[in-house]
Amino acid sequence: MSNSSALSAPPIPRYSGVKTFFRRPHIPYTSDSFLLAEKPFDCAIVGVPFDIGVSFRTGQREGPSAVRNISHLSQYAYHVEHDTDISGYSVIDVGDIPVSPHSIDDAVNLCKKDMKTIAKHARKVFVVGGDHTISYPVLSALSEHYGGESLSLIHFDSHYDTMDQYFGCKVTHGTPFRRAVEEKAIDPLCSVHLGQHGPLYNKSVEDGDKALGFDTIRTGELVKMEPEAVAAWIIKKVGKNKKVYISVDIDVIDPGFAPGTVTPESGGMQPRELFNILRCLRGRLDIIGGDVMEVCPCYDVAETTSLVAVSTLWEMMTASLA
Ligand SMILES: [Mn+2]
Repeated sequence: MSNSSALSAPPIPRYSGVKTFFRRPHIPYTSDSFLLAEKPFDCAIVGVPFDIGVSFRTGQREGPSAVRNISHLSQYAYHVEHDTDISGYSVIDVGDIPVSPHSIDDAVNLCKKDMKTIAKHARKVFVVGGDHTISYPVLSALSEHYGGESLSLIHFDSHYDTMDQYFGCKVTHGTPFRRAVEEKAIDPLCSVHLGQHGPLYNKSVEDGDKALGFDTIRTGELVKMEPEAVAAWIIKKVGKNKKVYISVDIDVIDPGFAPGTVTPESGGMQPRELFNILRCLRGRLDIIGGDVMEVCPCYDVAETTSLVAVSTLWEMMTASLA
């Protein structure tokens, strides 16, 4: 077994052992084993336990540990639909970024700094939140890592998350992608929103988003389309020559499947609709990483939200490793 292999059942039962993402080795991103590794890891998964950027309920700081816990349910090695076995890839759990529970600015600054370190030593980077504020420093870090290139964003969410401010605060879970556009970390003309549904504060929220240049397929339209048609629309918009980051707010999924989140909106996608779209993207885009945000275990039921989250992570990761 290499030092980046998953624990396997048998011989080790899936309910036993210390919990890591997909039962992969925990190699802290601050350790010599990570920083001095001879070659980059294929995929680093990091938790960001942060929830002080929210506008309604809190509790996403428990998201990374809940996703680690449920990720022991399955072996997560062979992807049947892709006919791909990723057990030979060096996928590792690099731990959590120890962000401040009291200062959004401190948390965002630390997250950006540490994400740059992680990106130096891993080909793909996946983030488990945490509230959606965190996508902003992650995108900022990855853009800088790639020499200031503006990334393409594929964003699944109930909401646009491109407001300018909330209660006068510019960095919240409702503003990450406006901040990323302002920094040119993402190119809105090569970025898309998918799965938005539910009411808004007012029409200017949507108008402001459109003015930035994003294109959107809201849930009502999306569920009438074949997954391949959605994927083709995404690929046409983001372009095959761009570096692509996928951000999934778990509230894009209907609360019937994913109740454990802080701003649920009834009438969302089903998990399989999301998974089928992600599968269609495999091998067709340069996916450099992604995130799954807003899992809030204290509102979850039978770990269904965490299960959707880890399945989403699995689909994003396997789509990127093609
Ligand atoms: Mn969001």
